[in-house]
Amino acid sequence: MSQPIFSPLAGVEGCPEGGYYAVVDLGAHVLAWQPPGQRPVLWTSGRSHFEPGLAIRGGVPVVFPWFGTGPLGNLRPAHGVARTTTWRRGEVVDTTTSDGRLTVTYHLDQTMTGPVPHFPHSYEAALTARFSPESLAVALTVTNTGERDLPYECALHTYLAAGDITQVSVEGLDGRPYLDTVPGASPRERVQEGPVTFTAETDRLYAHVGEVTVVDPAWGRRLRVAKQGSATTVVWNPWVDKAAAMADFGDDEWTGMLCIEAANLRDDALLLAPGESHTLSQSISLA
Ligand code: TA6
Repeated sequence: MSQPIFSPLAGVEGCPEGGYYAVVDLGAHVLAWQPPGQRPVLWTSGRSHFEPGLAIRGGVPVVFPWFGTGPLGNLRPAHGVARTTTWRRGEVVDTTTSDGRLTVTYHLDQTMTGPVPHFPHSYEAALTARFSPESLAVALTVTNTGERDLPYECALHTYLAAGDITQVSVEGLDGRPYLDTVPGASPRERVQEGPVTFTAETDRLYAHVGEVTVVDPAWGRRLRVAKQGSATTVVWNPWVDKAAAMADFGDDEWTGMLCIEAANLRDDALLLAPGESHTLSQSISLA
């Protein structure tokens, strides 16, 4: 048996004929979805860490309980503690050898992350990854198990593989307002005109609840990215300079990836009453 790609981390992999699936316990982090006979759909950096406590660069990082450095810009680590904590693996249903399907569920609660400054709340989080030849579906359900309201941000920070980002376009955001968060962008608040194309560092928070299609002419493929329970779609490509500035990102890797993230953040952050739950989900398929 060859070493799984995520070694030495623990996780689960599925090997349907001609395909590959992988998820690791660190961060309940989906690493790979390669439908049988297709190119990989998720992207992971060749420079990524695969060590306990360190964020993985690629796949589907689970962003919780804050996005970036939080609404006030004062929270660390970036994108919260969920992705650098080892979750408890729950049910695994592996029928890859019969119908090509694999479902893995993970659990996290506040007792597993150690004390988190600025986030003194009790919660239960469940992450379910459903792999099949037709689609990858990832869902994050958070339940407030405390006695006070639970405020949080979340995202499924999905890294998609692309043939050539300079030829890629993203359909489905036309007319949607967005915040351009690239440093120095002016104005920051804009409205999307037509498909999103990439000619420089792109880091945008779209007010958007629907699906998008990623059109990839270099690889001759279209990816449908649908979501539920999300008010924000984040679109990101670091481009040349930011890629070079990240140690866990190859200098020339920016041409082969983009992030399409289902999120709830800033003005659309969530607030759960005691006992209340919310599910954020994203589904990717070949259109
Ligand atoms: O989702 C886009 C973003 O917030 C970018 O601004 C960039 O920082 C990216 O996430 C990666 O963040 P990370 O903490 O994984 O390096």
